[in-house]
Amino acid sequence: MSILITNGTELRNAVNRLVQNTPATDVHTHLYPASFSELMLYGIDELLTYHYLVAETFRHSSLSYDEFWGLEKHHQADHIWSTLFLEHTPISEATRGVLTTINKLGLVSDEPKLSQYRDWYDQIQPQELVDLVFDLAKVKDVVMTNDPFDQDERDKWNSKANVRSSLDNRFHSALRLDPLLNDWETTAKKLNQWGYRVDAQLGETDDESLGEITRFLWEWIQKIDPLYLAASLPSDFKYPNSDIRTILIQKCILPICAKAKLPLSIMVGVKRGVNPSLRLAGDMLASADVTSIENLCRDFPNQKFLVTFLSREDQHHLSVLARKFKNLMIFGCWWFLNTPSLIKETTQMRFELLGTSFVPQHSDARILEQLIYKWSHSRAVIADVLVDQYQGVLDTGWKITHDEVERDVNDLLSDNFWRFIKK
Ligand code: RAT
Ligand code: ZN
Repeated sequence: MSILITNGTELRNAVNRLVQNTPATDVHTHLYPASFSELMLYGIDELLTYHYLVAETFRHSSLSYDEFWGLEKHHQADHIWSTLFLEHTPISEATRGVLTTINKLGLVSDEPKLSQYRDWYDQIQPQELVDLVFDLAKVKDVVMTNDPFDQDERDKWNSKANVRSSLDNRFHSALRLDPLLNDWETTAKKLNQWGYRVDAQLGETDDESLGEITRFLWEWIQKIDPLYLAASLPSDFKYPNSDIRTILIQKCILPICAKAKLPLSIMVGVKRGVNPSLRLAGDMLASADVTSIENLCRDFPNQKFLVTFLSREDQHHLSVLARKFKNLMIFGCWWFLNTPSLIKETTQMRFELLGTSFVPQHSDARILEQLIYKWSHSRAVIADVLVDQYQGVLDTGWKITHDEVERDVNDLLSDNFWRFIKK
């Protein structure tokens, strides 16, 4: 028989223990397994030169963009370390993340020294680090972001070492389609070079080009066996619209998703490169059109959509939309929303509107060890919010058992996702 939770202290202890320890599936990352060699990013220099920290460094630094980008990576890391950690206090989410990571890896010392961290990393093999990090972060598996239009990525998938069936099975693939949907002109040229006969002036009756794009997508689905197809879309994304993106969605992407029985993941609200000098750190956000997702969910009731928005302003609209369409699964507090205060507000609102029927968080980790801090920080907030929700239930006289909390936490941290994407 399952044990009842009888008071607030027991509730807090049970929720904290379960949220901290339940293995999570991370539904969106930019990580790669060790067999992808240099694409797998790890180490203190990568952690420090994470683009979130680059943006923060320039707020203080007197270096020009060119001076900074002209430095070797370890000198960039030195500069970021002195600027954000020594000359200022590392209280931002991204800087605190580095500290949590160092701490949980057991590298804390009275006098923090980059050389000490670098020495530690010199002693550890990539595969060993993957095991250690998954263990510390309590992450059981992650979904990668696999771009079939990126030459480095293509080379990896085309090498024998990375046949899907022999990959580290904790790393699932996702076929990312940003270049197709957001930069058709360049992508059309590439497709032609690779032997797919497509016309840059794509029209909706151009069956040959549409067939060739579909052939390309199908071949990549066969090659990498993705859990879903995915795209991040700009804040001015509209569906339907009289643009090439709408043609591609209607004629290629949704039909191929249906054929392969795969969900489409849509991440909306980016303004890429508002400050190009910042490179990867130069992207911005803006409020976007949730009604476009409403249109897709209604027009394609048999298609599953995994959706997140970047702007805080769109979160309420999106949560209410998820009440209307069971083929919509909302996930994560994406990128600039991945800070404790915004995770708290967003997650609480989602519990209030959707119960436990959503995926509260993904890490978006680019550097392996970020799994440690991103999950530890998020779990702390999710646990706090969950305690408040359960307390509200207990206050009515309704009983809650440990098993029920365990079921809910498993749903939130992994099972909702797996159930949703099931073919
Ligand atoms: O969070 C990030 O690192 C961003 O740069 C993006 O990668 C974003 O998450 C995306 O998937 O486009
Ligand atoms: Zn991402």
